Amino acid sequence: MALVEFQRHIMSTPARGRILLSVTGFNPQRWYDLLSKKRDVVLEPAGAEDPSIDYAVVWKQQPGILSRLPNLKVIFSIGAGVDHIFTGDPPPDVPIVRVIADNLTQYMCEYVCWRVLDHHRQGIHYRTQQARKVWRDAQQPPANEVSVGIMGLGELGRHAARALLALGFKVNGWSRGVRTMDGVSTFHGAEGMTPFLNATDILVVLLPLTPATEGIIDHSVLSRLRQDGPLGGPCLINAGRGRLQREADILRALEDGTLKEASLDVFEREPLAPESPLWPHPRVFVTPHAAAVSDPAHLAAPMLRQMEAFERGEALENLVDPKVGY
Ligand code: NDP
Ligand code: OXD
Repeated sequence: MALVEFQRHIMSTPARGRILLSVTGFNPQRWYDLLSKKRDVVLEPAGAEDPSIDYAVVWKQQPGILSRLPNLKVIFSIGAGVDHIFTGDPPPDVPIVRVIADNLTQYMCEYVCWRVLDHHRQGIHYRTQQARKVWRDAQQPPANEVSVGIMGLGELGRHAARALLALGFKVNGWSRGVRTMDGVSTFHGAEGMTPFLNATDILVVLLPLTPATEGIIDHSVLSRLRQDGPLGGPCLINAGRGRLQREADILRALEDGTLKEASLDVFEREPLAPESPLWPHPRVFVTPHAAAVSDPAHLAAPMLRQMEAFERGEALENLVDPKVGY
């Protein structure tokens, strides 16, 4: 290419969109290192109001920071959930991309199977016996007599449902709209909720946090779970979001016999306060929002590819519907 032509080419090539990185609670350096292999990355708060920033890669970003970026084109959540983007001021009207990734789905599937099997095989009961050196086997129902109900039959819920079916459990699913799935009894909407709960022994919550789902796991929901099932009482597993649950109601349900046991990965306030009665509760299993942690080694490259594709005019994948908030 002749020099003049080359200069013309350089001048007509648009600057590659820069990225604002704002990932509270994660290690920004790992994300920075991987994203900056292909793009200019600016760490908040330095990038606020920078007109050369096209993309924001975020987790619990600083309030208001997205609205101050004058040329923001796409927001990427580093998690599957996007409630953090809708918290506080509404985000700017640009596409929001969330994570759907094999390794995240696999982690969640492992977590759900682990917790379901632990409740099913009476892990909490046996750990209590072990502490007292008690050698006594408990009655063990077969998996095909136990119904696991998954609230949220999306990417993560469907995958977990398939794994639970393979383990031999009966599986029910509940979603907003109609969903069908081989081998799974599906229910949807407000009218499907009570029949879904009535047929469930182990409730797995994999819902997004939206205005419609906030506080949904309350005493009334827990009291509609199957009370005379083969496990001697229903169990709750929440790996969706903490603000889906009313923790005071869970504790009440554990005390009044409505709920047998709970596995909680997420909490109304995180980290869980040291004084929370959930920590020492003998029938509660606590993990620190660790069911499926976003790994930049798996997620940064697909994000960069989406940016390239977007600049070629191709459609973005894994888009969030801002009207429903997930
Ligand atoms: P999806 O968006 O793929 O699926 C969401 C499911 O919830 C859909 O089936 C949807 O129904 C259903 N849903 C949404 N709103 C309602 C409602 N009002 N009533 C009934 N059903 C509803 O999400 P994912 O499966 O990818 O992820 C689910 C959530 O898991 C994330 O939003 C996040 O909060 C959480 N998560 C937690 C992690 C952890 O480490 N603890 C890790 C990753 C994710 P429909 O099918 O009709 O749209
Ligand atoms: C997510 C999470 O939403 O880790 O991906 O909670």
